[in-house]
Amino acid sequence: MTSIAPFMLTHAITADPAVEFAADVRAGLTRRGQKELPSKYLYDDVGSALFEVISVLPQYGLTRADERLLRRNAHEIVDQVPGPVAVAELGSGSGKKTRWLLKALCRRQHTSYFPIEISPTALAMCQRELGDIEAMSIVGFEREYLDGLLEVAARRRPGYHLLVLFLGSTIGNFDRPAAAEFLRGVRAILQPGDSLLLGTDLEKPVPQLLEAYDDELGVTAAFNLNLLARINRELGADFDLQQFQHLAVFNARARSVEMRLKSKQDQEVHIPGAGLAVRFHVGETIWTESSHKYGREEPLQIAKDAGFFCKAQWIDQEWPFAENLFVAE
Ligand code: AVJ
Repeated sequence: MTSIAPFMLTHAITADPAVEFAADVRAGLTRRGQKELPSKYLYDDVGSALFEVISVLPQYGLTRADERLLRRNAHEIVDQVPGPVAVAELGSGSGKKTRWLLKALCRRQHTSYFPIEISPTALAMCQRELGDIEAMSIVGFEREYLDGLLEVAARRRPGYHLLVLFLGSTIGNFDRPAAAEFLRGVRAILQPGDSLLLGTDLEKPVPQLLEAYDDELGVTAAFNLNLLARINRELGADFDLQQFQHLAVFNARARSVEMRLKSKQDQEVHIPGAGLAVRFHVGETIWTESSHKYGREEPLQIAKDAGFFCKAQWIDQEWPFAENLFVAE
């Protein structure tokens, strides 16, 4: 057997993603009051590639902080996780930043790694990026997070714990109540003694946050506008991208940075694939994403509320960001 599998074994989804996309676009753009589009749709192939560029922008330190913490502390983190374990990663992306943890773990034990991703492209990248690690097998799940985690848990081998990775502050895309509910959902699938490594971006000065989400090169603007371009591509819509402007807004009450798309004029857009015509007033916005920022101590309470305890925390000094190790009680 060679160490690089020619194909990754993938469990594909059953529901039709195109139908769901159309339904979510319809629901979000016909809402009374604030129009919205779910942020998960930012990550088609174009959006994922643009996010990779964002993650190397000087103004956006989040991904580098996450990677630094995982690289510098991989052995320490793994030492805090009682084994043997199988690893499930929620939203693996390219898998690049997970390499250090997996390598540290594979020195201790043969490791099964289960990336859970709605993007088949990301799953394929993950295989390319991590397929060379010795003593590791990869099985990707093309699923929503909790559906994928349920399947991984159903395959748990006797005597094995699960280590769930939820990195990159993706949790920040949920508002605080939804994040708490999501983590309770994770906890319900786990057993006492299982672990969750959760990445949280920490609060920092507002001007710094706004620059991170509205960079001068316009990469984040392109990332945001791509959502409209995607609706044009996949649902045959006629959004004129010139007529929408990217905005990054700090929401002090929610302690989040919001991305919005502002209509530059009164206009009507047709979206045949969603059976829809939508009017926008000049200045009206579509809310496309929130990135919540956390206090240093906040993960302790977050853990407790969801049925975990926070066993350890690693914080990056250069760009305040925390990796929090939760253990299921
Ligand atoms: C990948 C969800 C962590 O919220 O900071 C980057 C996505 N949005 N720039 C974030 C994002 C705008 C990012 N996450």
